[in-house]
Order: sequence, then C-alpha cells, then structure tokens
Amino acid sequence: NIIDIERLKDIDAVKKKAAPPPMYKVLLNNDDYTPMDFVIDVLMRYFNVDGEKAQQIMLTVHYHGRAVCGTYTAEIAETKVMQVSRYAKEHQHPLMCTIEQA
Ligand code: TYC
Repeated sequence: NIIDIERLKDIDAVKKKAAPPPMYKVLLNNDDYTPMDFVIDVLMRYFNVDGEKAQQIMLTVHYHGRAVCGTYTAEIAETKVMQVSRYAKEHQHPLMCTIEQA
C-alpha cells in the first residue's frame, strides 16, 4: 500500500549518498628566495604533515617547480591559500600557494 511505499522511499533516501563535492589541489610553487626551513614550517603548520614529509614536499618543489600539498573541498582549499599567503607575507617571503582542480 501507499504508506509502505513511502516508508521504502524514506529508507532509500537515507541510504543514498550525496554526490561527492568537487576537490581542489593546493600547491606550493618554487622561488629563489623563500628559505627551505620556512617552507617546511609552512607545510607542518598548515598541511598537517610531519617533518620528514614536509622536507620531501619542499624538495619536490625546489627541484621540480611545484608540488601538491593536499587536496580539499573548495572552501578549505581557499582557506589554506589565504593562510599560507598571509603567513609568507608577514615574514616577507615571496612564497606562492595556488589552487587547481583535482
Ligand atoms: N628554492 C628555495 C631555495 O632554494 C626553496 C623553496 C622551496 C622555495 C619550496 C619555495 O615552495 C618553495 N631557498
């Protein structure tokens, strides 16, 4: 009957997952001036990586020009870029942090 059909729809709606949100890569870009230790500090501070992983990412940027630091939803990715840009500017380093679609 109609009530049972409505109950089944409700159960289905609960089980159905929402579409995953679009994801964005946050990258650091190489430059000639930002100290390596500062980049490692940034990676540990804003991207929740340990010192070893931070050093590995920093060296990838240094030798290859850029590296992905993390992949996030739009709002979190934008926040990371703003935080890193402000922190670099406060310390007068030209470090560039950018977003691209994953
Ligand atoms: N190339 C810089 C140097 O030699 C180090 C560096 C690494 C700068 C990563 C930026 O995102 C960067 N001091």
